[in-house]
Amino acid sequence: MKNLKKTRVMLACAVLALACTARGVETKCLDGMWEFAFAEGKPLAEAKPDFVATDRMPVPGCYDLVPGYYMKRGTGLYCREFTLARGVPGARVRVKGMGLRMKLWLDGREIGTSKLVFSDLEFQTGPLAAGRHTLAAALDNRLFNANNEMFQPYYDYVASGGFYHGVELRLQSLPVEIDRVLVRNRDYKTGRVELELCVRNAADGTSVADVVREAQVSFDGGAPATVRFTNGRAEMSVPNFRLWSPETPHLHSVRVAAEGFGAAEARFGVRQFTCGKGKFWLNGSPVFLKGVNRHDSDYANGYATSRISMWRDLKLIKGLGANFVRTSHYPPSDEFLSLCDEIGLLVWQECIGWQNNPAQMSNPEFIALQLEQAHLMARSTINHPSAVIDAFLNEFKSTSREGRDLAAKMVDALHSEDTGRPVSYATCRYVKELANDKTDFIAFNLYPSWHQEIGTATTHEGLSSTVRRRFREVAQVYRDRFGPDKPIMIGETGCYSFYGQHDPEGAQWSEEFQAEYLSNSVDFAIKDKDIQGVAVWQFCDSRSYFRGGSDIRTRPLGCNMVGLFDIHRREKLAAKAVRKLFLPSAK
Ligand code: ADA
Repeated sequence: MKNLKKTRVMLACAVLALACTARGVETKCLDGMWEFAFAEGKPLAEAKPDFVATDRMPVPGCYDLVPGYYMKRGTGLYCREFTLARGVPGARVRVKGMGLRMKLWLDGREIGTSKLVFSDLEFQTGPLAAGRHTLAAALDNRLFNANNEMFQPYYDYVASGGFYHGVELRLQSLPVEIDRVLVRNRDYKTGRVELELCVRNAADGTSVADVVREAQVSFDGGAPATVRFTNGRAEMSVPNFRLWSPETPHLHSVRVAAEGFGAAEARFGVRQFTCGKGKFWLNGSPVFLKGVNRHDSDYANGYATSRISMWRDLKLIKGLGANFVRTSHYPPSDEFLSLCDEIGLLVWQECIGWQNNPAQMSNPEFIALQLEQAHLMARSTINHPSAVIDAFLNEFKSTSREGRDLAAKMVDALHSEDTGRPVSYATCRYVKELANDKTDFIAFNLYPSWHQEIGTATTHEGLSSTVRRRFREVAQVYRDRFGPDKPIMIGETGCYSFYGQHDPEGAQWSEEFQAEYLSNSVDFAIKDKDIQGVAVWQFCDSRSYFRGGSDIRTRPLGCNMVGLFDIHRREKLAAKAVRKLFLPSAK
């Protein structure tokens, strides 16, 4: 009897040990030098996987910033081989952001196509045998007016072709396996979280929710506990939890292992970000959002920003005394959010857009693409405590019925992912606004005495009074319209300047004028009774449309020159002016 009991204990330990050491989905990085050819002017539809390579191209990277292809439009053709030591029942090719539209082939078989520029995408491969395989891709960067395209030629940011943040293979070793674990905050006071297991069939990648009934769960490398799951979900408190905030960006990790279904790990933070009583609340305390808009691009590499260039930018943003960054105007990369989790910045992330019109917003394919990007963005970023706001379609025509209808769908789609994040969009329509009924807060972009009220900046007093009067008027429009509960913030404000260009009396485009301008608008935002946040336009000068777009006269050298830092991240006077107001926080 005693031996039987001993055997049972040993068996249970073996199962436990086995489960605990179960490995997760293996990832294989496919970055590096790929075979390459460029089909100038050619559309994606004409691309073939068996193209003749004429060059090599790094992945990640934007091919239209490379000599020989600089600012050329057409389709970039990529190809590389990889070898698997063992066969797998299934895998996915993960593309961490691409532009502008893509097709993928594995061993000559098409496995996917997408127009979801900037999104983190995955494509099923089905079973893969051990040995050599070939992955080919076509990336089309052509610009043309079409209502079913996510990237429009007039967007005030550069259109670029390439793989922005790399490609990897996610290899499944079990027929049904835990792919990821999502951690949703349920109560920041008790550190209560809900774990959701994303379990997939290897063969076709479909999700299977309710197969894992019991698993070993361990937090922060501690001893595993046996937890029962229902429909792939279970709630529990994080032992010894510490809250995440910009000041104290504490992170936790969780590992879930289940016998026969593998394992998965996640890093997350315990925090709660909400709206109400006219304010933003972080972990139960009011928080004033002070920050910048940031394009995820740099002059040399475009959207293929490296970890070091992102970290440098985040250090500069924190150095302004900011606690907030808006990822204007498209979804951020997973890597960027991981860095924001670590450095401690609150992030507003958004689906792609820029002044979209009713023709686009009533186009069924455009609507479907926007909704798909919304679900992907919200769901794939649940574990990032820094991501606190979900948004969409910067400055779309929200005075239109089409805009109102699409906005309602986007708000519902983003809420349906149960991220706990407030949802809204940045508007520039004020009185005639139609689409803010369902949003959780108001964010308006306003550039008094610059985009509007031309001629009111001739004197320092004129500029100051116009800026403060206009902000107050617009804030009042929304307060009167939506009552006391919805917080109101400034989604963008700023004006243009050339780095290194000075004028004793602050001529327009001088660093002095920009600094004076932002001293007024940011000071107003911090002191105003209604305003709960301000995101300066923008962190640094950035590439915009090239010889085209809506107004090349205001985009010298193809750049949007409204940064607090120039394109090389050299500080302008405006950065000093903003830092004086952001540090120490007045609110
Ligand atoms: C808009 C827009 C920004 C940028 C800015 C500008 O408000 O949202 O993307 O174009 O104006 O620089 O004028």
